[in-house]
Amino acid sequence: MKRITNKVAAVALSATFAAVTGQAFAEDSAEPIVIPTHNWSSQVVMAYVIGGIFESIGNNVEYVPADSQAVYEAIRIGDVTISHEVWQSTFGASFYNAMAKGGIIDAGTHAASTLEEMGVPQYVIDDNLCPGLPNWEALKDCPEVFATADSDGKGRWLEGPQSWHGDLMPTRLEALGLGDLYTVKFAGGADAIWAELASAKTEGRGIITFNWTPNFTDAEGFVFIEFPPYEDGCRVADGGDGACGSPSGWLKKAANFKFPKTHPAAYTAFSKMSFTSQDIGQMAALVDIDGMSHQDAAVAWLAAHEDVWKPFVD
Ligand code: TMO
Repeated sequence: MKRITNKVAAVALSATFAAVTGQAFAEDSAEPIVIPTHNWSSQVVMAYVIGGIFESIGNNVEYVPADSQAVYEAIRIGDVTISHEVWQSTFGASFYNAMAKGGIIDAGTHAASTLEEMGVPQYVIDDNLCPGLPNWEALKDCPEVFATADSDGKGRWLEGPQSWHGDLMPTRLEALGLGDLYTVKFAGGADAIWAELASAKTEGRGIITFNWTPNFTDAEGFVFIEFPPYEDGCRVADGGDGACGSPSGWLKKAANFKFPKTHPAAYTAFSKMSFTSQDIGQMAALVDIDGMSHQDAAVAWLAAHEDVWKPFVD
């Protein structure tokens, strides 16, 4: 009912505007804009934030859970309309592979810059649990600090779910000559990483996990390990030996190539959308610190930050 009301209001408004300006604007299709949800909090909250923005201008939206790598092919062929968090390090290759096949477009870049990397909580540095960190070479001298019951006497790197970037970290460990000292364990989900960080903190023990910024952990302090710098081609998938860290990267938006034509008003708004590190950290924190549902977090974020998003639809 709310949707219909919005749609009627939007039609009336654009008719009035056309009458005043003498210009005709193309109507957005009533077909739903299909927004994917993945398995980390800011992405899911932002899906509902963007869906709410689209609904505010009369669009229909639909949410589909999607694999975060396969989604670029799904957008290319039109099953999914947009991706709103294209992280350079993890998804840049899949995004540009899909683009080269034809059917997916670059819909602009968020203000936030990103890093997706292994790291340690601030207290690991402050308490000098592994002297020399965050320089990666310090890891050679303290694998035992990061050992766990299931790590075979080696230090443990707690990776995210394998769906994010496959064997990137196991390959890197070997390439850096750390394979005899450390082993990679994949977390079942992001929540498992946050639970491990919380218990390590309570116990005051060392922990190395995959993490990223912007994220809710920025507020408390998380220190990324400084690996040999990323260069184009350094990864095994790109022909290199894999002995490099992740890029300090961009956060882009992507869309199916028909979206500007089927939903011109929504596409115009989407192209203007730009979230900062602070915005994205807040979206994640509402779920991962405050314990809200993703939908409730989006409603709360939209209500508190009209100053951020209203300009996207004006
Ligand atoms: C794609 N991610 C933000 C989880 O690294």
